[in-house]
Amino acid sequence: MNLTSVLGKLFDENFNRSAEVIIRSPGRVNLIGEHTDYNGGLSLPFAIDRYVMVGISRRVDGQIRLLSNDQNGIFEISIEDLLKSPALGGWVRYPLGVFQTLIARGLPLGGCDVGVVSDLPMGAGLSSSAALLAGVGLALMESFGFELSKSELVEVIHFAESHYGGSPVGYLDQMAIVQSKANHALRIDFSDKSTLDVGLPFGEVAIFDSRVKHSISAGGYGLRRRECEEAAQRLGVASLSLASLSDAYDKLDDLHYRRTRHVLNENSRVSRVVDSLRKGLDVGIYLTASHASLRDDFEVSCKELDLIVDEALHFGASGARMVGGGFGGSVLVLGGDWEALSRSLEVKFNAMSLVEPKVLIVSTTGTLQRVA
Ligand code: GAF
Repeated sequence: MNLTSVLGKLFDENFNRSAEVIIRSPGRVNLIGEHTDYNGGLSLPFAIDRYVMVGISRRVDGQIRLLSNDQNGIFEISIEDLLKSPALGGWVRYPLGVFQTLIARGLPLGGCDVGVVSDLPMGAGLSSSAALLAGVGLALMESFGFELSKSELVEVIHFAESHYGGSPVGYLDQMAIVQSKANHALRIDFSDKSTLDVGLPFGEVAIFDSRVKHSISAGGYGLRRRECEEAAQRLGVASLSLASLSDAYDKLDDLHYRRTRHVLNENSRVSRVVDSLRKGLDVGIYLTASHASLRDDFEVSCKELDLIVDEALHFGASGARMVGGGFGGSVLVLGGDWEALSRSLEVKFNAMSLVEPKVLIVSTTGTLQRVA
């Protein structure tokens, strides 16, 4: 059954009606430029054909009812009670965070039934939470008839994720999901949030989900952000991307120097990848170099991700790297023999008593859009 049919069934069986508006919100893969967003640097993500689908139908009684095919039972709250609740727990804090953010900005929302289905794995570093937030944001716009520009929508869902979702994220995921065009990567300069569409020469990539669940609200991500802020402060720059490596070498301890080196080198790798794509050259070596830097300088990889990257190169990939925040999640593999790699990883992971990675072949055609 396709996602639209799954959503239709969910609505029928639980809300006894159909969805008035349906939004398809894509996951994202970051080609390169990791942990640079909150450092005023560069990234190059693209949206994929794995989605969170959000359906919505208005209600006249001021109640909000939420249901997801991944979670048990309907969650129900009135708009009135929502306004008195500063923080909610569980998955509903994301969609309700969008309601709270929009209401606080004076937008006219009312009660509604909201259903969510997805074929985007959660915790795999493919941005499932930002996809959910963007889907809910656009669904509310379409349903309640107000206009937000793309950059306003990005601001709303970024606020909802960091404030109500409790995740101290940068802007990478929100911008990638809201602003990417099909078959293009989005070069983002986070110093001023300017963007450029860069055509992609490949239609598909392989994503190997390590099945080590990563969570931004767990401490590692926040700690890296603090280390970068400390380094920038000691160097007297507003963001780490403005630092010079020789200055960092002279003034910082080893740990802060390595964090800085990752950010500066990663920014220049993004620029080289953009140049190479424009010239039709392979970009694999930059991806593999990015992984080494995330592993050794930024220290956000883990043994499962490292093993997948090493094996991918062994099976002919032109490049491979972890994607997203790290400490688990997925590896992006460009080229090579994905089937042989998958079989080999199964054997190797099982021999180490680890659950084998799951392979997803994704296309670069994702876009955020209304489908009904
Ligand atoms: C996560 C965050 F949500 C992004 O903002 C970004 O920092 C990324 O990790 C690392 O590049 O996806």
